Amino acid sequence: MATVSIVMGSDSDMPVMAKAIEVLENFGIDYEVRIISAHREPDIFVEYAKTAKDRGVKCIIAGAGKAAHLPGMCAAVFEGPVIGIPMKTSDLGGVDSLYSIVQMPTGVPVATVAINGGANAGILAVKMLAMTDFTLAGKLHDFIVDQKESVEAKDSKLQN
Ligand code: RP5
Repeated sequence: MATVSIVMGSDSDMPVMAKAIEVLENFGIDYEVRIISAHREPDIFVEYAKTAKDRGVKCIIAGAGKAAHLPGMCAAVFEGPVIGIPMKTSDLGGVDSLYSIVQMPTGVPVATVAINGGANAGILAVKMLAMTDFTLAGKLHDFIVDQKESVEAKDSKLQN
């Protein structure tokens, strides 16, 4: 069983997706990782997204680049929340991916993070899951406090 599904359109997306995976690892969240292309293997994709709920998946983090339809198609098939990560691209810089993912029709939202925003995708998944998981909510609180203290420490170093 996996609580979060991490899915990407190509192995070239892995360096960015690894940032989301790192966050889930740090918070002790179970996940599965797949490379599935909605364009190159549509049948496998549909089967994967259709069966995600039965595998215990509560949230999908989907990353793709260029004509980045994978996150939107996840949202079309899977009934739970989908977080989309637009990949930076060589020709159009990633705005192609961003627009492909963020401009979803009403009724089929994808929570889209920044271009190459792997870490924020992981943190957003943690925030979603923490709403119904008391232990995770405690870890999330500690993470937020640590983050604040890290900025404060840098500032106070500057002041001395
Ligand atoms: C998308 O096309 C993938 O998500 C990737 O970001 C992009 C390029 O894929 P490759 O040609 O590197 O496999 O489907």
